[in-house]
Amino acid sequence: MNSADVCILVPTLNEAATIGQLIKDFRKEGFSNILVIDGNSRDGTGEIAEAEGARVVMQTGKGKGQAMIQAFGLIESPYVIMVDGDGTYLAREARFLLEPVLEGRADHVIGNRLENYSPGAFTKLNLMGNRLINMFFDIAYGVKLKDILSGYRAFTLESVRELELNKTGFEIETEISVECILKKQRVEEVPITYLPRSEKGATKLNPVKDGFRIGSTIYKLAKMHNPMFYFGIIGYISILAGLFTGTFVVSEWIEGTDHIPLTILTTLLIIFGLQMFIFGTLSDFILTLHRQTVQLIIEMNKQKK
Ligand SMILES: Nc1nc2c(ncn2[C@@H]2O[C@H](COP(=O)(O)OP(=O)(O)O)[C@@H](O)[C@H]2O)c(=O)[nH]1
Ligand SMILES: [Mg+2]
Repeated sequence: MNSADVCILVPTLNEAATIGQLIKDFRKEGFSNILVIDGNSRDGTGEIAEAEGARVVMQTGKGKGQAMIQAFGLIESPYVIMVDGDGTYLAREARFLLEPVLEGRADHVIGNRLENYSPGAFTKLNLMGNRLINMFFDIAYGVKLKDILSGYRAFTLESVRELELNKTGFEIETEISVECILKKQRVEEVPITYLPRSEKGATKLNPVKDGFRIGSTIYKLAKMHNPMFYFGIIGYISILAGLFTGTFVVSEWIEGTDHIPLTILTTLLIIFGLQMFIFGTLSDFILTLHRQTVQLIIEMNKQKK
């Protein structure tokens, strides 16, 4: 492999404290093709990156996601590594990420931070949030990935080109992970080191607000992949609420008190819940048929060639 075939893509927003060293480290590892996509930093991040020999492009919109989408469109190199500019990942571990891709075993490799993180790299809230989100992802997509939110990843160019991405903020890693699964890409995870952020630079991620957005992204995108999960959750909650009010209505009725409006509500909750399960079953059925049709078209096209 020629190391110029690998584009190191770094999204940055006010990372002057770390970006220079990061670029130096990657250059030391032999990577000279470095693209920094900058969110109009006001602390000189762009200038530092340029002085260290990176190509710097200003993002046209807002958010890490928008930056990544814009940058993916600019890349022509056959391999891509994305890495945060905050100095939390090690340049010398890039080869672990590249290996499965270069050997043709994987289309996309995720650096798993959750096995080998330094003390202080995650706050308690962050760690819990990450584990919860990965678990939720596992249930929604039926794929056991350990660290879907990692910011250190390797791709083949074809893998990147195949992804249909729309999320502009910190939901971008989630969307990348979901798209790789939907596009049936071969995804591998390798353990990597995760360091604490430098004291000089603050994170731009808000654990509560962004955590909620990430969770809701997993849920909404599941509609197309696992409709039973999508509708089932609503159905489950509705039926549970119905059983709750129902228990109360029945116990009161046994003691001689009627609650007519609550009885109606109970019925509605349970019927609505059951309907959601029927929706889910039907959507699952349609999706299965659709998948079979797509598969058939792919096979027919192959035969034509
Ligand atoms: N271009 C660009 N980069 C961003 C933006 N927001 C965050 N980043 C960069 O994305 C990377 C990850 O962000 P960070 O705040 O470290 O999030 P965390 O690692 O999830 O805590 C860092 O290199 C940030 O500088 C943005 O709006 N635009
Ligand atoms: Mg970070």
